[in-house]
Amino acid sequence: MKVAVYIVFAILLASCGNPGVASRPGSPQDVAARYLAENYPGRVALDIDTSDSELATPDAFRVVRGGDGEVRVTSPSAAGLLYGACHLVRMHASGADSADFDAVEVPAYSLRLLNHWDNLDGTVERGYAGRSIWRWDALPDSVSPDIYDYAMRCAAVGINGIVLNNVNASPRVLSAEYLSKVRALADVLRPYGLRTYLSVNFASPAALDSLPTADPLDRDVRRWWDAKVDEVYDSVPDFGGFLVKANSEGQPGPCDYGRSHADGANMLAGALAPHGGIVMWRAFVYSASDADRAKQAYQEFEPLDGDFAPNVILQIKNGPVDFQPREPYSPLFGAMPHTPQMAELQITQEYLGHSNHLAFLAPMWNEFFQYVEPGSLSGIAGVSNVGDNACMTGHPMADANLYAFGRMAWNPRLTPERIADEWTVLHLYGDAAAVPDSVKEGIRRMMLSSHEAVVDYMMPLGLHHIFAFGHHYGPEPWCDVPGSRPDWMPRYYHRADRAGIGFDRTSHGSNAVEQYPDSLRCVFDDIATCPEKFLLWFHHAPWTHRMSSGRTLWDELCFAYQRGVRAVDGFIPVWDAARPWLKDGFYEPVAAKLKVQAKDARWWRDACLLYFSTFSRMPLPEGVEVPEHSLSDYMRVKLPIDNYTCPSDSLLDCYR
Ligand code: BDP
Repeated sequence: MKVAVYIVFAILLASCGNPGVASRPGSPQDVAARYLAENYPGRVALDIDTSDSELATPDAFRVVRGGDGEVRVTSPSAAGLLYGACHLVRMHASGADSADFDAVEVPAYSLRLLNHWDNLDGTVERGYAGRSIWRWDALPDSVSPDIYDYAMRCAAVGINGIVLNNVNASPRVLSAEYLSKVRALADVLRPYGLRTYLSVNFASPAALDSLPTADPLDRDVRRWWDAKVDEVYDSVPDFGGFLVKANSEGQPGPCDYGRSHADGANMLAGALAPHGGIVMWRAFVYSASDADRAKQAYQEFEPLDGDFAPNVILQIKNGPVDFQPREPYSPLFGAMPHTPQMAELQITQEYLGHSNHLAFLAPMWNEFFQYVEPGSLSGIAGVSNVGDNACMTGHPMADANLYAFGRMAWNPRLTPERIADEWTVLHLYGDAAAVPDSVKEGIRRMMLSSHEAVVDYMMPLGLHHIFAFGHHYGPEPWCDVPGSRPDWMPRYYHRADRAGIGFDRTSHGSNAVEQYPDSLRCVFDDIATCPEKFLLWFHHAPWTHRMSSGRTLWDELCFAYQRGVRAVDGFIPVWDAARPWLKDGFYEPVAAKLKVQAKDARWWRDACLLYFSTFSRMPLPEGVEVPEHSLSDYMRVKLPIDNYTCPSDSLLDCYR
């Protein structure tokens, strides 16, 4: 059956206005029609077509331009029509020739999800853009209008599901009170093609209903979950499933009862299966054992390959430690041929300067996909960077990361260049066609080099996790919190001493390299072939180690830090030159944040180099600026809060 909706821009615009909540559209096809009416000046037919064999998945679409100027979008599903409409608007806005509008697009994944780490009290774990956009307190009676805008932004980049709450999940999210709020949100998100998912706390049966145990093999516990899942589907008939953080960082899980991760996941999978729901079981586990933290997820999960129910997907962070500015890929990817896997990327910048630093993350994710074959994954999840700030992502340029995530979840082979160009044309420039090429090129280069700049001034050459304790904002390679777990301390990771620096994960050290396929294991294991960007991840290298540049490791480290500082200094004139061409609301906040970033970059460089020089006992090479303050000054710096923006020009005045 074909349903056609003809849109005449002028007529619909007149009747469209800005609909209030009551008149919001009811299906993705209605949303598509309205979006086109508001953003595309031509006639478009939206047709459901289930007979097109090239449109292999429900979200796929075809766009064809007819001889009479009318464009026809077809898809097997209403959501696909919405994605097709968004494609059309994107092409039109980017000034593409209408001959290029024609397309057949099939998304790489059917699961393209955002993970909100939103707590029920309105705070957002590792969120730097304000409080939770869901405004839990007001639900279910009142839904914030921001949520409609947000849902449209997600749909426009192809995202198709949202996990509403923090992986450190409160059991209360499954209470009747919260399920009514979840239902209200699901009703709002549905017309935008967004399915609703929840993070659940494994101990919920005990916490919510006082069962004596949450043992996954206990009959009453299983019954509890079966009934609870039925209740969830009564509220949200198209509910997607559960995301679970179990036996990780103090969260309860099946191992508390002597059961395996597979036992726990399969119990939930059994409850969800009759409804078509899935379990996304996170592989982010590590304990304070002697084993190298980078090895633990693999050690725990690889032996379970084949033990999981078919509707369980293992959700694995991109790297083996924890969203560091740069990590090699997690060797669990590809190591479990009988277990569906999905990648978890972090859009919020927990370890990349929060919402103060400009870091365009598409190049980082692109690097991940150089190692992990996109086709080996069943889905992709991104930890959201969204909150209720006026600028939804905290940093106006961080919107580009939300955009990039969605576009890469649709097509992981899109280049960072292409994504940067799309985003700037759609969201940054007022009139893109009028922007001089030199400005466009400057902004493009700034965005594309920004992630590498952050790596350079924070943790170059494979250094990792040398952040300040807790909030992860500034440098604290010396940090030593008495009584704290060693694997939460920077020294565990950098291992600087008189001989050198870096974590020996070679066959002579922790042997984490053995978890990689042979071809890579050999490359990483040998200091002569290990890519220098991963050098100190895999090797404890002597300070005098000769780098490919001919410099010693110490000099190279100093130059990398200096390069990072210079790169950020260079962003400032690029941004100033773009000022006349930017949309309202961009210039001032980003200019102010670039100043903070430039200051923070110096802070990182000076603090780290002063500290590491106490081990290397080598001087700063010529060309590297002399630190402004002493090491003991930097060691006294304590940030009072998360996401701190320094109001003064003097680092020590405001950071102490
Ligand atoms: C770490 C965060 C922590 C999260 C944890 C996770 O610091 O807040 O709860 O990851 O992913 O990166 O579970």
